[in-house]
Amino acid sequence: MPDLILALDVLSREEALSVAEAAAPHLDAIKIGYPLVLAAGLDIAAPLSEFGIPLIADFKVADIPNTNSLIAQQVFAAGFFAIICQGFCGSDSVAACVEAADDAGGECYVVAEMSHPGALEFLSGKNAELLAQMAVDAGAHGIIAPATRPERVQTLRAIIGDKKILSPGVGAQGGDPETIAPLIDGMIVGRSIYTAEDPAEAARTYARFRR
Ligand code: NUP
Repeated sequence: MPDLILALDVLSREEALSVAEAAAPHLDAIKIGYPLVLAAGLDIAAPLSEFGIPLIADFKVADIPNTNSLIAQQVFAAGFFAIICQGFCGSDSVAACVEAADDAGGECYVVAEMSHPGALEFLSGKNAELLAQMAVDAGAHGIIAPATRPERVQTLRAIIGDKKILSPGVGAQGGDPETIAPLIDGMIVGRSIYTAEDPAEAARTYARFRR
């Protein structure tokens, strides 16, 4: 059963710290990405680190290897534990993120298949399976796979073995936590926690699916 990962896509430092503090007792990691970093700066990582929960940088890094290295090095220097990159730029671009993660003693996750409907246009099916295999070959710690499509998570699991699957799409995007929990290693939940009237109670509800 999976870890609970809060997707903290709020737009101010104050809200980020308040939601994180409320939910922290029920969380295994906090994932932040462009919404919060563009609003509050990369150094939001410092006060968030004080909750003692690992931080995941969801920048879906997708560039040439040198640029990916520069981005990933900054992410790890800012105190993040893990980075999420795209796989479609190729194995050398992924390897740059994996190397930065390894150098920092951190982790790198590769997006294999996205959770939204539009993912079915390019980022699913055979392409997702190739991306998952490439993530394994590049030494990534795991993949991102959709809680909205449990059958696809099972297919991707067969490819990646005991590498980790972090899975967004529960709650606001329609994914069912009970169905997906046994198939994954990390359940990523955003709006269903941070827009709840009581984020602590919402986090507690999802934490019931933890190991
Ligand atoms: O395929 C993906 N789907 C997805 O929703 C890959 C992601 N990284 N995400 C992220 O997970 C998305 O950007 C957001 O931060 C989180 C899901 O949030 P919510 O739908 O639970 O609010």
